[in-house]
Amino acid sequence: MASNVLKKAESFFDHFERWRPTQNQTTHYCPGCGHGNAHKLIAEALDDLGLADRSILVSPVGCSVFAYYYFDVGNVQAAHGRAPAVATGLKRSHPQSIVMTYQGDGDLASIGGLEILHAANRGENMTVFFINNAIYGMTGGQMAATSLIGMKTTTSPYGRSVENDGWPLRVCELLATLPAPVYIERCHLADAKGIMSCRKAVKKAIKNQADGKGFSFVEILAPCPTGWKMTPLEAEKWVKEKMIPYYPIQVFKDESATREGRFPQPREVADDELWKALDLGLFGETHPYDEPFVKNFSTTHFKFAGFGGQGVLTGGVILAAAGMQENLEVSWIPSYGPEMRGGTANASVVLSKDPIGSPLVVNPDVLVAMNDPSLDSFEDTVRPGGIVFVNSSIIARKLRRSDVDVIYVPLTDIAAEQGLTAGANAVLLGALMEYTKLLPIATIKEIIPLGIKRKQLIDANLRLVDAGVEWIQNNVKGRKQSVTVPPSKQTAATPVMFPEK
Ligand SMILES: Cc1ncc(C[n+]2csc(CCOP(=O)(O)OP(=O)(O)O)c2C)c(N)n1
Ligand code: SF4
Repeated sequence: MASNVLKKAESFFDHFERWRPTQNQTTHYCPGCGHGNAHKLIAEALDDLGLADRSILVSPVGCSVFAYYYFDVGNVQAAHGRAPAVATGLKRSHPQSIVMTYQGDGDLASIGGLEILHAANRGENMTVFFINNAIYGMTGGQMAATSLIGMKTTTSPYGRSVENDGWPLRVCELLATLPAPVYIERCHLADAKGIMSCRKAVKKAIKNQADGKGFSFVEILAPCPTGWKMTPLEAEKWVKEKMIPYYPIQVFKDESATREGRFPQPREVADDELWKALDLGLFGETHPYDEPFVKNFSTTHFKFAGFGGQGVLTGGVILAAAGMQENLEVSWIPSYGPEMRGGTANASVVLSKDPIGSPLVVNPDVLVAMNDPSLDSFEDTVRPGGIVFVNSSIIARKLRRSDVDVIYVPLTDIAAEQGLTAGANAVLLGALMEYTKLLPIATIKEIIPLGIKRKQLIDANLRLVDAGVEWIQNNVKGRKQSVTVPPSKQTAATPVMFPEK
């Protein structure tokens, strides 16, 4: 005897513990909201195609930000409008995954308008679900790029006008002008027939990706009874009577049957090939792996800050490159002020034995302040017990804190004495490494010539590194040492300088 089993899709969690452990069978959506139905169609399509285990859903900012409460797939939540960029990264680094974005109209058509345009234009092999409810639902019903002419919202209380606000954006029509997308369809959730055609579209858009066909886009016209201040039934009627006439239900493009599937494999690139391609052949051979050195290295966060021209960014690059030379994981990320020249600049550098999760340095272990604004900006951010190098040639004041180790070193004067004022960063590197013993001076000196384009400056910079080393030796007594020095290179191992946090 045939029977129909009605049950929740396997691609949903059994219980929505992330939403409410005590009320874990319901969603957080309002009654009559289109998101619930759209979720169901996606989960059922994943079940039918058997793809949930390979799938990653990128949720947006908006009412559906919490899609990860419900879908038992890989979940990543992106900043407002940025889901296509996040999905691009995911798909390219995990081409075997099924990567979907799920975005409201505020997210996709308003704030993320360019993101989606470029992802579509690149023909990323991903699937995009665009939930168009003609309003910003989550934030209380402001006008979106898709709000209809005459539509009253909290930010268009007299109704949207073409003169003030332009025309509602028809995203399918726009994207269908691009050569790259394979499949673009608009459907609606206002009645059972509409839902059934959405079901087909959703499944096809996911299958296309599994078949390597490229960018598929399904726009789903969805009711938002709360934002529209209607009952669920009125909202369904409004979709049919107001939205569909402006947003016609149709397939705008479908080359699914004729496109060849493409399955690009990640390219294995040898290190030296990559250096060459990126013109980064600066660093030469890495040193033989020194297990105790790398294993004992405690992650160290640096902030190099100063004004443009003091070489703080380059100083950071050299340090990072030297770390790489010693087989550490490294990151370097610059931050510039808006000025063309003479503005502020800083570099965050992380050296670690482990892969680095974020290259941002918020609480440095070591701060290098080359000028007053840098010290003012970052003094309070240094981790208690950290180290601050102050360029005392330029900064007259002392630190306000007493819970950090501070070295006042006249970096610019030392460099000037050697005839190269712009080399304060080389003095710094010498002083910093001599004081912390984090990396061998020899490695720093090995990197410097590789990064200097004007060869006549190489010797002068190497002398400046030595001058920094000497300054520490002559002026700083009782300095600390770390265990992170390769035994072959420097003095014997001593206690860890920066205990793991
Ligand atoms: C960068 C940024 N700008 C604004 C917001 C505020 N914000 C949160 S949700 C939202 C609207 C989302 O609307 P939509 O994408 O249409 O999704 P819906 O809530 O209707 O499903 C806005 C503007 C934010 N979180 N981040
Ligand atoms: S505000 Fe609108 S989009 Fe958000 S959950 Fe409620 S009905 Fe759905």
